[in-house]
Amino acid sequence: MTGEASRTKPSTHHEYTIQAVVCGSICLKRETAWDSIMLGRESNSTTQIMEPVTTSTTTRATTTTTKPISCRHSGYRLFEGFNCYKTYSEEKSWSDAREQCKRDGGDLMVLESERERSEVFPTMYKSVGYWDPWMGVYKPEGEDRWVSVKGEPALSSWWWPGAPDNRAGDKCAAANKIGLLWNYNCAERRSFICEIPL
Ligand SMILES: [Ca+2]
Repeated sequence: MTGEASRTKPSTHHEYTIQAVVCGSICLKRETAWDSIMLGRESNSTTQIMEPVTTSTTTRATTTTTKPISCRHSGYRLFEGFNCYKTYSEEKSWSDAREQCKRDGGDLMVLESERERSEVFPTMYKSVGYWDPWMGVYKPEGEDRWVSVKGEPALSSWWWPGAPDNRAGDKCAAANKIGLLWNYNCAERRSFICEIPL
């Protein structure tokens, strides 16, 4: 504080009693709003009181625009933090199923993480047909290894215990209700789940 003064603000505005002169600003509460009264610097021993500046305490609407993200392809469901997915209950061979997913702009679903298996797959599995759905894991022709449709080696944690059992002719994988894979004949007709990257 600098200096001392005791004065009443002119009644043309609000009734405030100023007990001291403060360089800077002070705030007075009037009903629900805070008025900020700017006090001018003392000049020639005369304290100048500026007009009150009302500071609204009303909560302002946030201007943050949250653009809803949705899947561009019809019938696909977005899982936040993952991708877009669609379950086809219609049964097709593995290669026809994959072709359908590619036409949609994606590929057969690959369960790449425990979170995708536990948070996305159970919902998509609810609308599969009678047979467990084809997934994006297969054994490429002429190769002795299982890979995802992205070309990455299939991890042992993706399989049901004992799978793949490398039965002759079984070169495609379907997932059971807890999202673990088993090998099947690619010509079998099964429902399938497609995944489109965001
Ligand atoms: Ca995936």
